[in-house]
Amino acid sequence: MSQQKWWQTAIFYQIYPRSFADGNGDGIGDFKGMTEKLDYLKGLGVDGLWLSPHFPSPNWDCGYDISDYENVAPEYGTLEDFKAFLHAAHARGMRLILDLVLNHTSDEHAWFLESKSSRDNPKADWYVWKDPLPASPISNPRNGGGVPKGRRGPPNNWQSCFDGPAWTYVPERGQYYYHYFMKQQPDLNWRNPEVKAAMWRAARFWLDMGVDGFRLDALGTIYEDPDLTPHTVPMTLAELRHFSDVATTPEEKKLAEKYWFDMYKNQWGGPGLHDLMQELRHVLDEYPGDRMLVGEDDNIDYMGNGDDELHMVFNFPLMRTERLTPDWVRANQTERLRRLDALPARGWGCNTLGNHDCSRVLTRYGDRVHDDQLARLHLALLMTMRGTPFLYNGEEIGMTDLVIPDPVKLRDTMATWYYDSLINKLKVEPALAAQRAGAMSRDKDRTPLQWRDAPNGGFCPEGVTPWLPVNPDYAAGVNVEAQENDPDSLLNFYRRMLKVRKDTSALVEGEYQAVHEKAEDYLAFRRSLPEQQVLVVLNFSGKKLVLDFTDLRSKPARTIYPSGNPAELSLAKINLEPFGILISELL
Ligand code: TEU
Ligand code: CA
Repeated sequence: MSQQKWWQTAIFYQIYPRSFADGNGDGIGDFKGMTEKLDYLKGLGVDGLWLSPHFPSPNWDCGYDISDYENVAPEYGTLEDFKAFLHAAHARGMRLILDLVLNHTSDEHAWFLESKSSRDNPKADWYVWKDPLPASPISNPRNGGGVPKGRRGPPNNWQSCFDGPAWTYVPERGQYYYHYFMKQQPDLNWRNPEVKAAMWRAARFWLDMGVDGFRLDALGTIYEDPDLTPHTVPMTLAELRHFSDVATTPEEKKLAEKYWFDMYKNQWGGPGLHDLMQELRHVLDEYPGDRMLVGEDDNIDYMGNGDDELHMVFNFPLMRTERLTPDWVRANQTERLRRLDALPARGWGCNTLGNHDCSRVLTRYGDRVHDDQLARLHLALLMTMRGTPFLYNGEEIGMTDLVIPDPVKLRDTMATWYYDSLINKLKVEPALAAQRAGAMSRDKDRTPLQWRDAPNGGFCPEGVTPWLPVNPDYAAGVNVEAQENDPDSLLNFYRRMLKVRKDTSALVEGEYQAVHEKAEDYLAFRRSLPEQQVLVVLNFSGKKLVLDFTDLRSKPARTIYPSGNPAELSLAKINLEPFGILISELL
């Protein structure tokens, strides 16, 4: 295992700073809280931390709208608090990567304030500015004719993926700026070398301090189609969301999916990203200690030759299903690993089942009957797959989505925008609109970590209002303290399973080979190194299974998990409980 890099052997854990631990009792997570919980994380067995944005921000997109890349949001602490956290993490053998948001800044960032002030200021070309349509918009198909005669309209019909048109007009310049996300998140003009220099400076600010790398936010959106080709979908964003929500037949659902793709396909993946990623890679490679880049994208192309762009991209396709099944996982692995292996320097995988943008893994893949067993099965899958695993804070105690029914309490502005559109534009009943907005809101998977069976789940003191409501199921055992004291808890299962991965080199760096590929009830695969061969069998069914693996080996095997009975295991008769897990070493 010695020649592997730290990020190849690490198990990562995403901290969502606002919701993780509140150290000063104001209802908002902070660095003091995070630092106090490092021993908890160490005990869990994670050794890589990814911190969602901790920078100053007006919080239109919960920190993904950054107004200063070289500082710490005051509600999270000071730069000194950040350094203390970083050093305390390093002292425990943990690495820390930060979120690097390249595509856009906040509209309150000094760069944007200057850029929007006139057409000829020094930063005039730092963002994507375009003139209004010169021709009469009625006769110009580009904006769908949606602008009254005589008024000049936006450059085209592109939509923001969060809040309506992607173009916002600024009277000082008589021009529109482009934003893929909210209008408070103007896109930077990455074709301008000054923008690159400024952002690499910000990256160096943190690398100099000793951070171990970055998770690159929304990199696919950095370059859009330079020709501004309009989309062809006969709907606005709000209408399309609504259309998707009410789609019931397979045809409607398919059409909705096609519309989503067509609406945005010209707004991402534009030319230039490979060069940019190589440039950023050079910046990181100037530093000692194998600094790392992981892209929030599933496109393996952004790994370049496997050693000259991103170190990893996420295997998001694994998550794009309503149910994880053996067939689904096998097909995913065949495709992903083939692509990774085809890179000249061979690519390293990266798997996850959840993050702050999607429904929590237990809610998404549970069936409300076997949730606890499924949570364990899915973690076992993640810990035995080829590729670095990323966990999302709270999944280790089985936190679930908390849908917030009151739109006033929503903090995710893409959901409040949708709520307003449903009521005002689409004339949907307020009660139904509230339900839809609550369901699509990312708030549901961002609620505060539940530490104890105490008011506010022990996240903040009694009487303090946490920034998002705490899931009341903290009182029903979904909290860290209760689970620490219960050897059979999900939390203790996580600890055991993380340790199994750490202690078994074939699980970290071995080759993957599917076996019994026709099996519908179970997933079986081998992870092999010259010196170690491991067989993993995961029962995805509610049935007891008795399986024969003598086609692989006639000799007995040694059980790694469950370890209750470490005696020799006969491959002729493997008993698996419903949703049972077997990890064994072939001898
Ligand atoms: O997400 C990028 C992204 O693709 C989102 O549109 C994602 O699909 C959406 O959140 C799903 O509902 C990143 C961050 O992870 C996200 O939190 C930010 O809001 C976004 O970039 C803008 O910075
Ligand atoms: Ca706080």
